[in-house]
This record gives sequence, C-alpha cells and structure tokens, in this order.
Amino acid sequence: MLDVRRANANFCSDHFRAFCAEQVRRAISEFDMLDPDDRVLVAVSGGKDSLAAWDLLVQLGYRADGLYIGLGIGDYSDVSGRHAREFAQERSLHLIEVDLPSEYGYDIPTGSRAARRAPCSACGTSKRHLFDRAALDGGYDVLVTGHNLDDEAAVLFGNVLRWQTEYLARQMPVLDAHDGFPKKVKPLVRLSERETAAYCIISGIDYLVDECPMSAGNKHLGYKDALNEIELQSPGSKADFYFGYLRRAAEMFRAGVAADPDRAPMTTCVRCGGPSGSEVCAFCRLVEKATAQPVQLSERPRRTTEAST
Ligand code: Q46
Ligand code: ZN
Repeated sequence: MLDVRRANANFCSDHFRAFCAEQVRRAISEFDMLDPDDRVLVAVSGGKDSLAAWDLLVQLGYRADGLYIGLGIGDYSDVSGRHAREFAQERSLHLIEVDLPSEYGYDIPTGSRAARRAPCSACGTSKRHLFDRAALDGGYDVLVTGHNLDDEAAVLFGNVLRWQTEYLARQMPVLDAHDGFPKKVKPLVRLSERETAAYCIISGIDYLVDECPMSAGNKHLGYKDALNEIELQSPGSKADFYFGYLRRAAEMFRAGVAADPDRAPMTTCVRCGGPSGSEVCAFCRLVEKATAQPVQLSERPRRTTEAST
C-alpha cells in the first residue's frame, strides 16, 4: 500500500500504522521527550501533522490535550478550526481554543500589514507566544508540535545556508523548560510529510489539505522542494542530513552559543510578564503595532472548550 524508500520497505495499512507509531515511540525514547505521566499539550492546526501527532500520542497512552489558535486567516482558519474541533469531538478529547482576533484584537493578515512584517513572521511570533502561555497557564508538562522530518530538514537547510548559528543551536527535537519557557518536543521528526499524510488517510483522520493562503513566498517551501529533489536521487538523504546534524554538530553550536559573552540575558517582559530578551517581548510589540494599543495580557481570560462526547 505504501513504500518507504529510505527504509527500503513496503507496508500494508496495518503495518504502516504500526510503523508510524514505532517511529514516534523511538523518537520519544531516543530524545527523552516524554514521561508516561506527563500532561501533554499538542498544538493542533487542523492539518495532517498535528492531528497525526495527537492521534499517535493518545494511541501510545499519553494524556494529551489539544490547543488550537484561531489566526483569523479567512476561510482557511474557519475550516482548520472545524477539522481540529471535529477530531477532538469524535475522540472525546479536550481541545483548548484561543482566538487571536477576538482575544487579542488582530488577525494575521491585518496584523502583519500594520506591523510591516511578513505574514509567517507575525504568525510565528504570535503562535509561539500563545503556545507557551497556554502550556504554562494550563499546568502542562510538555508542549508538542507536529514538525515532521521534512520541516526540520528544511529549517536546518535554511539555517545552514545562512549560518544562523543562534538558530542552529536551538534546532533540537527537544527543548527543555528554561527561563520561563515550557518544555517543547517534536515527536514526528522520524516521519516524513508524505508519511503523516498517509497515516491520516489510512486512519480516517479528516484534515485540512489546503495550504495556508499566506504561505506564498515562504522560503521553507522552496527548501523542501530542493530537498525532495535530492531525496528522489538518493533516498535517506533528508534523514541523514537532519539526524547527522543532531548526532555530530548540534552540540558544538549549542556550546558555542552558550559560551558567547555577548549573548543578551533573558529578562521578563514588562507588559505580559513572559520571558523576553528585551524590555517588551516580540509578541507584545507586535500586538501594540497591530492594534495601536498597549497590550494588557495578564487580565485576559483563557477560553477553553470541552469537546462534547
Ligand atoms: S499558518 Fe502562519 Fe503557517 Fe500561514 S501565515 Fe505562515 S506560519 S503559512 S504554518
Ligand atoms: Zn510580552
């Protein structure tokens, strides 16, 4: 039913699902991602990767809730939210929802224009902050994201192209809790994009297939295409590139950045109280530009939705 060329293997449906579960189990074990008793929060977008991650973690016995951020990207957000909600409801799982327009006063298209930032840059800043905050507010031990092997290899490729040493030092499948940030893990790093899509189809997971309309011009899509060309000629290249980096080079970048005497110490954002490298954090600066108002986040209520059974 499906070939996995880098593993030199062909699978039937049942064994492919077992293969995916085994890859996630091995990633968790190899990188010490999760303890069996951890309370886990999975950031879900309604797309294949995050829903597959949630499904696989539940299947492996983890106590995993979901977190969906409404980004206000027109129909795309409406449909993605519907997929996330339906997934949770069908499986009686708990989904927390945060709506950027109604809770923070801006959406990604207008916010990025007002702040004169690329949509994906404004979106990334918003999502990272809201993921961290929801995980800490909810008392979760770990935040899970659905980054797969293609995502990580493409980001690594971009960081190497420009020798972004700070980013390289942080590009790990596990980031332990530090300086007020929650622990973050990526249990899908051993699965490719094609495999998470196949897993969802075989498992009856209805996910949002359309690309985000704001992704045009996102450099990582070009890096993925380039890596796919290489993978076609030489199966296993993506995995060798990414896991070779983790095994042989990541620690050197981490040690180099940690020893940098010019590195700015982390402090606390005067607006939201979150961790920040400057007086006002990147998220609060974005909100101020996007809404033309200073942000007062600590008073905002967290809206949670219990999936009906
Ligand atoms: S949602 Fe946001 Fe992505 Fe859309 S605006 Fe860019 S970052 S492409 S994962
Ligand atoms: Zn802040």
